[in-house]
Amino acid sequence: MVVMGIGYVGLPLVVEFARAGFRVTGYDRDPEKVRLLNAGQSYIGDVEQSDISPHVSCGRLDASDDPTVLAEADAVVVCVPTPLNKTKDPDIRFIVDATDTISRHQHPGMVVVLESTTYPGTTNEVLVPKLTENGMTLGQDVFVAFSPERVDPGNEKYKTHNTPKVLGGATPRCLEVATALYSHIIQNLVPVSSPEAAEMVKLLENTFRAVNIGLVNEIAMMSRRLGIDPFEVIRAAATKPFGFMPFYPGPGLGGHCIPIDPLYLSWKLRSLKYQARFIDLADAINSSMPGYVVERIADALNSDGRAVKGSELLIAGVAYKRDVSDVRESPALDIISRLLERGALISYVDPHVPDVNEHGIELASVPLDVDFGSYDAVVVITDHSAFDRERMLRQAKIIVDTRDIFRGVEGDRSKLHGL
Ligand code: SAJ
Repeated sequence: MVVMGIGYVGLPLVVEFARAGFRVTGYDRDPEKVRLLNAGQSYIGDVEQSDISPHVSCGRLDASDDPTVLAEADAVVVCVPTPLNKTKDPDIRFIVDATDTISRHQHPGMVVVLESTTYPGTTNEVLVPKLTENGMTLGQDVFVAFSPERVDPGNEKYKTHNTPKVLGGATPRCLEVATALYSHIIQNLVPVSSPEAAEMVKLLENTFRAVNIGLVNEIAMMSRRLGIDPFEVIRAAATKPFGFMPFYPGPGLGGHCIPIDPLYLSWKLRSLKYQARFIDLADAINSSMPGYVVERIADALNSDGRAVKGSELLIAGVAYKRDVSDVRESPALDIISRLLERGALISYVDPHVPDVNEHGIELASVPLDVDFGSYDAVVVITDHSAFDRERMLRQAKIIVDTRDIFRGVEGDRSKLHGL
């Protein structure tokens, strides 16, 4: 079998199928990933080298950028990126390219499963036509399904094999074949009635998060006006043992899932003349958080008789969430850009991100043992576990904390400014 796209979703799948005894090829256009995988090395935090090298050395697992490997495949799983383009519309070119590549090397009996997060209809409107235009009959010569990925980077408890997996087949026979494939590696399969339903399940999961994060970000803006600490209120509400699920305000929505997936859904509904109001509103609120944080920083400096212009600021954390090294869509980048535009002098400290070279920002992290008192203010954007909260609170002159990391920390809390 072939897994197309061996990133944070594809590589764990490759390992699971190899572990189940499949002959697996990881197909990717990135020669570096191909080289590392063929060398038995892992480049994904959640995948150990020992998960890979034994399968490579016994010849069961390899990687390639040669699409002719598809001609030998009985099963193909597509795990390619689905970003947004510059106008925040879905960009499914990687899915289209992968499907065209498969169709060029297609043979009777192949099962093709799309895992990339996409709008409802993609599997039936893009994959099925391309995989049947050469005379193959759906459900007989070719089997097509959608199964959303649920990889949670860094999650120690839920890995690919023990996370329930939703499956929707283009026909009942397609579902049967896709179920037979995944039953070798997934403990709990959840069949649904169609690929559209499976595509929608994934979008609901992540839209649920984006909308609830938007809600608590607005609760933070309301609490500011009421003189209430939103984190205290949410933590207290979270003691309700039923009917409540805590989300916490922050500097904005980062990562390559939550800010993006809901917009795939709202885009599709716009094409059906329906406005997905919750999604649009949550996106508006979440996108406004970086600007809101910059205003909080200006207020904090102002309380010390300082302007943003000329102030030396230390940004604590640029990754999009705690204890990860990924800066994709990180609100820190937007916040830093805005502060630079207003004339601030910016440094950052992030033990997981040695340097940032994007968004017009060229910066390297200062060491973790930096003297926090040598800046006019410290701004906490990411609540990395490695930050020494007690020393930061002791040394810093002013702290703007967007993550409530000083909860329970002793010290002079008068220098703290929240959301
Ligand atoms: N965030 C908040 N407040 C919250 C939770 C998150 O501001 O209460 C922010 C984070 O700081 C981050 C962004 O939202 O910038 C996204 O955070 P996330 O916790 O949703 O993490 P992700 O983006 O890694 O989401 C992934 C998703 N996994 C998959 O798509 C398979 C998501 O479905 C998972 O629920 C999430 O991990 C998780 O639970 O860790």
